[in-house]
Amino acid sequence: MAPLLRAIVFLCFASGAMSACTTKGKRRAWHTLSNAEKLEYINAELCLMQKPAKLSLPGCKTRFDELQAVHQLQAYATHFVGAFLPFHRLLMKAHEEALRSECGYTGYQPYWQEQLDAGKFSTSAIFDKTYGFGGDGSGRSNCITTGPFSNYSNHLGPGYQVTDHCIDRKISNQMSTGSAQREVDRCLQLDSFATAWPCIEGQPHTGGHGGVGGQMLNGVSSPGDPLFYLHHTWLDKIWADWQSRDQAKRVKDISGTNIQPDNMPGFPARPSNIPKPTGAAGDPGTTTTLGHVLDMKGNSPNKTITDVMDVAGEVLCIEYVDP
Ligand SMILES: *[C@@H]1O[C@H](CO)[C@@H](O)[C@H](O)[C@H]1NC(C)=O
Ligand SMILES: *[C@@H]1O[C@H](CO)[C@@H](O)[C@H](O)[C@H]1NC(C)=O
Ligand SMILES: [Cu+2]
Repeated sequence: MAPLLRAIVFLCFASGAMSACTTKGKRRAWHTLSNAEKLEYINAELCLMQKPAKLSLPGCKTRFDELQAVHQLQAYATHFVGAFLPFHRLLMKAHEEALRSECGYTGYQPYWQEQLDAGKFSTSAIFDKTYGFGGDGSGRSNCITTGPFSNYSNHLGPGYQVTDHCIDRKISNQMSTGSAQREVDRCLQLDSFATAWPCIEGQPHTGGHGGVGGQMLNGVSSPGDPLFYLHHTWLDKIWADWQSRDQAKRVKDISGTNIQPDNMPGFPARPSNIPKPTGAAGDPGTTTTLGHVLDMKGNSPNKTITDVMDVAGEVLCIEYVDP
């Protein structure tokens, strides 16, 4: 190639790469949103709950179900593995993108600053009936009966089942202590992904799932409660905060098995019709690598772990705003 042409080609590529993420979406804490912003988010979620399914995923009737299905279908390949944080990071993006492009939402995915509510979830403003996600479950089935999502019928779950049922909750203040600042700090001070990821996946991860209870405590069908997205976006912020402490090194730091161990505590057992994985697409062996493929089941394009390591990269293009 002639030198001039080569220079032009180089410049095009370089400027393309630099302009890839210019305006980062601001992901903010739920309690810092105005009431109007909260309602805009809630109404966009209700819109996804009304939009008909389009991807032919098993049991799905709505777009909300199809995002839940990404998690249900792959629960056994995405927990207790190195891809736990990257997979959920891309799922949060797929959800944010669906709200924006299909339901006219103009904001970005908010997160729940759970430290503020640790040990006292039952009093959290997140459960507000008007400007929140409705309250605790009640009755024999622990169905939620207040708030904007009280009429939604989940079509997937509990667990791997495909059945119609209410969104259920069973708030536990005791379990919500797992979301405390001290648990976050314990993980933030660790110096490798190999130690920080299992720390985050243990507590604070379990604090939010157990503190809300019901659907949220089901490791397979938990995205049936829309609070799932605010909880996992908070966990994603914790990972991003950890990465930012040594960004150059930690945007490349990935490790861990890609085969979920059987019988993990608190996690539904692998049904016999789901074969034990022997590896994962994009990984040469049984260790999670940057080339590992994250499968969004058609909700958004598949990406590799490399693509999602930097929240300010081309694929995510977001930033976390501290409360
Ligand atoms: C739920 O359905 C009932 C009966 O149709 C209706 O009165 C109520 O307003 C609905 N609630 C919500 C939050 O949509
Ligand atoms: C996404 O990745 C999975 C796993 O490698 C693959 O089976 C599937 O076909 C991919 N989907 C698309 C749309 O590329
Ligand atoms: Cu999960």
